Amino acid sequence: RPRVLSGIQPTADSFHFGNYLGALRQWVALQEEHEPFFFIADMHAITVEQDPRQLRERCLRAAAQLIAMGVDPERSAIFVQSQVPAHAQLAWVLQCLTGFGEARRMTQFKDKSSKNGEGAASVGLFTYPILQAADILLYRPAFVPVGEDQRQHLELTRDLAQRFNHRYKKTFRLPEPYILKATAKILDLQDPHAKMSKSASSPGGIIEMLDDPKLSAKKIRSAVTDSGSDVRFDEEEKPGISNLLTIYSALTDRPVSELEEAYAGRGYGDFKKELGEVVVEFVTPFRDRTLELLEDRATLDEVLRSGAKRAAEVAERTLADVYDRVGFVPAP
Ligand code: AQP
Repeated sequence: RPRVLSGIQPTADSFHFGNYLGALRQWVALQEEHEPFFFIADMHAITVEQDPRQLRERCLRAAAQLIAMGVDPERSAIFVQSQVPAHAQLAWVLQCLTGFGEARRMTQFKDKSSKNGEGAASVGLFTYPILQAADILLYRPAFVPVGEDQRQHLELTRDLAQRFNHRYKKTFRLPEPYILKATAKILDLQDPHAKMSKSASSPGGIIEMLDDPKLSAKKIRSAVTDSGSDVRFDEEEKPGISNLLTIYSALTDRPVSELEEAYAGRGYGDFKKELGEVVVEFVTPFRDRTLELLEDRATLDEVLRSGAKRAAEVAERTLADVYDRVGFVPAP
């Protein structure tokens, strides 16, 4: 079975709808016919300052949420990045293959460092995409399910893999991004030109999966839309309504065209109210299950322990090949 690999940062108490619809939902679907490795990216998280206790707690919350949304720990290795040291070890080798100018072109660093100025950003934030390349290449996956914002990083990953293969010997598989067009970029409910994001969105712009479901329904009802009344998918003229249609369609598996027909002539009020109900119905069991799992720390620890063991077996084999090819003296 081809492998899939993806990760998510434990930088909030809850995942949001962008994470879920852009990436995590595909994790669940892909585990059917692939060999999946899914990790909680705590090393990426510390590229900006984190409270240590909170970081540890959020890793467990992330694991609980992944299981609650349907990632099956029997089929998928769910693990914490820092527990598999090969990630950091391969990252160093890849850093030595990356041009400074090449790293500089990463737009996410530009976006994330623009607020406080580049000088205040950590070097880790700058080299983050290279660690991400290591995360991926260690597992030689065929696919990496992510949102659109990760496309550039995936391209860098492929470039580095190719460079290594060419300079030394074919070692890495070139991974394909797995990006579902319809949900590749879920937008901020209050600013439907920006992506829904845990660091940039205002509280009203982001739907957190573990929020009180009633609050989420309210956020949908207050979402910014245009001054018209037609429920129609048009990303240029109606970005807010189009974003809500995308969310509605993804949660119910009903095509956008069917929703447009169902709401023809009924106005935005009805549409938002009913989408709010869909959201409540979707998040309520997810939230209950997550909270239940969080009561059972021993099971979560065991899932992460066995996930890290499975991941390390694969990762260490790749790293051994890399060290050999680079010319490192074998460890005693
Ligand atoms: N708005 C989004 N639409 C579609 N996909 C999204 N993803 C994130 N936001 C959207 C996808 O979620 C996965 C995990 O993301 P991450 O934890 O690595 O962090 P991120 O991409 O940095 O998420 P945020 O919310 O945007 O955090 P900040 O604000 O800190 O940058 C990824 O596959 C991502 O594509």
